[in-house]
Amino acid sequence: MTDLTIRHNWSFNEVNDLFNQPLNDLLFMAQSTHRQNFNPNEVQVSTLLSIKTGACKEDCKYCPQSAHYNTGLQKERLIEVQKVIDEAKEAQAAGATRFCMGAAWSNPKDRDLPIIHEMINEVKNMGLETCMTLGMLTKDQAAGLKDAGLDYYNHNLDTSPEYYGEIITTRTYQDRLDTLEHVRDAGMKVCAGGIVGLGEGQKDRIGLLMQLANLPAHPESVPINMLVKVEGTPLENIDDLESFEFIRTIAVARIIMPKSYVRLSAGRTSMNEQMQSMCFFAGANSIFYGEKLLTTDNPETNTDMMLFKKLGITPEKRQDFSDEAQQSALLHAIESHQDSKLFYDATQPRV
Ligand code: SAM
Ligand code: DTB
Ligand code: SF4
Repeated sequence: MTDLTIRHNWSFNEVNDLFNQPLNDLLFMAQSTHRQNFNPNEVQVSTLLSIKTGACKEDCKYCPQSAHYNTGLQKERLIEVQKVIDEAKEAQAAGATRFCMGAAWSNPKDRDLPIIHEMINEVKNMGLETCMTLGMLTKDQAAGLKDAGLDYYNHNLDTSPEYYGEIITTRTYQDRLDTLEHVRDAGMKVCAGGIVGLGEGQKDRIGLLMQLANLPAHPESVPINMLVKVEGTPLENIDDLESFEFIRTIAVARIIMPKSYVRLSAGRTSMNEQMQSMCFFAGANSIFYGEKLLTTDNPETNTDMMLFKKLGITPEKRQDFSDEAQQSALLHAIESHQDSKLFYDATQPRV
């Protein structure tokens, strides 16, 4: 029986042993842990929107939005609140239950916060969960976001402390840990994960997972991003990460953070259905849903709905769900794919 104790004292050797056991043993352990904590056939769906795009002063080597690299990206200032409302409505109609707003900032300026608070308020009033990712936060800024009604704050550790300096030089690992502390202390739910495929070693993937699990509280949401290689960034030609290494990363995250939502995050457009389904089997139970991430492509919503159908997965309802209209929109989005010619019926030959 898998040990379900929530632990914050994982050692490198313990996580290394989990990571490197035979794949079938690892997947069995991860799936068993998953079933003890979640409905294995439900996946939480969040939609992302970039509310301020490009011209970021940080030098994150993976990022198309850094001003340090020329990626040909169309920059955009902080968008209007009405645009956020329109996009959130569309996401809700398509079945999303959480709306995540991301800004290409190192940290938000206090003068931008009234508009940010208004965005949170409007999206929350629609019955969607709210999430933001705006860079580093002070204690007061975190408290202000919480007061405005923000449910989740996303801030990633990205990689291990040892590899971090190869990827970002303009802010430290400790800066990131401090922001996570401010978010947690303000009483918001923490969304913190990282990216793999940055040219790091397996020891760095283990180091990242150890850091996340050994935080004072496990993040409620753990996004695992596969690097999206963008032309113009220093990592555009980096070697692909081996698929099984990615699946193992998800499985270990599931085992050592048994009650956290593990998000199969960026990078799904380069994964086939079988790869994604192995990630769900390994314990991933959240995705970004909608045709765009922040600036790069994500699978089409139809494609995702069809994949869910084939796998017998349903989008998770909000736990505190109270809005019948939202629920029926979600069911409608799934049902409409049942009539589609492309809908896979296991009793019929594939078309
Ligand atoms: N600027 C804020 C920050 O960095 O904290 C928020 C937005 S930033 C784009 C959010 C996260 O997206 C990063 O921490 C990184 O993990 C992920 N990300 C950025 N570019 C990516 C890429 N090319 N592939 C995969 N993940 C990426
Ligand atoms: C996270 O961990 N991944 C999302 C979200 N948090 C903000 C962002 C992925 C960005 C991928 C590159 C882009 O679209 O610009
Ligand atoms: Fe800026 Fe965030 Fe991109 Fe880093 S990841 S360059 S902080 S937008």
